[in-house]
Amino acid sequence: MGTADLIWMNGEFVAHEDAKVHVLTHGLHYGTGVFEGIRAYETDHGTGVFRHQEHLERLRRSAELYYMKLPYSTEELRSATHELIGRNGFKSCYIRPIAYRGHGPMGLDPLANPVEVAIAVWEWGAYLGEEGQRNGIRAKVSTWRRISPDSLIPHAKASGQYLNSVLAKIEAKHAGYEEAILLDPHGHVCEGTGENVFVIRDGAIYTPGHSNAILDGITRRSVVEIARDLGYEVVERHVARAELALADEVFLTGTAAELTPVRAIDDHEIGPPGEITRAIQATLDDALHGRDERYAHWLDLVAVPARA
Ligand code: PPE
Repeated sequence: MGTADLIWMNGEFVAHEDAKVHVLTHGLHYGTGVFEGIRAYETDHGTGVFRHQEHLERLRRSAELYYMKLPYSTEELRSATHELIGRNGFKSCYIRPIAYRGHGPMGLDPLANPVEVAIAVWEWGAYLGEEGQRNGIRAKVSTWRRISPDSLIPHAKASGQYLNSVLAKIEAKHAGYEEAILLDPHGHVCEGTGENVFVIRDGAIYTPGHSNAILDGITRRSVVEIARDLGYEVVERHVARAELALADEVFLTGTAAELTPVRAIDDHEIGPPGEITRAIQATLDDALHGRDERYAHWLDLVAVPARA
């Protein structure tokens, strides 16, 4: 992980080691924060932030769902991110904006606590390993169920909600798998700990829809569009656990994971990445790196020149 020199915090660029919060920060005690994961890629036209606006809009919506009002406009966050990338001299990086309830009254009523905002960037390689991205990972269906919309907000990207993913991830790693896939209480497939999931059978592509407990992944949206452009049928519907094992191909999508194939589920061999997975992965990779004109509008080019 390549560390940046500077982090943007509440409107200022501060040294990495000075980007600190008080131990009584509300978000630390109660998980009252919302965040985003965004990637910027090196392209022939400079550094491009992938679907930047949509990520920042999702951040704002996540905040609203938890009654937090962001003290910065989307445009302010966007230009702060551009400057941060430029001043850190990164050509490509992962971007982590976070908004959280800061130091103020303790207790569960957060409304008097300030909403603080920070943006960090760092260099982050293949999330589930390069080998995994090329040849597929082994995943396990978690014994932990995905957080339910009865209790939390699967569509929000909120800090506290990730305790669910943390438990599933630890369980999967202890059992010798790279990733967990979570079901809802009815046994419907939802998603990975930090990725959406797709299954392919007899040439058609299936993925859980918005009435399942999923995050509305921006990579998911991109992959649905790419797959349809490539002529594949994509159906959003309930996916049963058994369909994972019976699938011809399975893959995960996310900003960090990009497109990562799954080669085995619960020790059922799916096999090396198949033809459809490879085709979508290659087109997504071109889109991310600005090599496909059709998707050029997905990249928000950083105007600030990178430091020499
Ligand atoms: N589901 C979950 C639960 C999730 O956290 C992510 C992103 C996705 C789906 C895919 O969404 P999108 O990135 O918009 O395609 N997970 C982020 C956090 C990863 C982390 O370890 O932190 C990410 O990929 O940036």
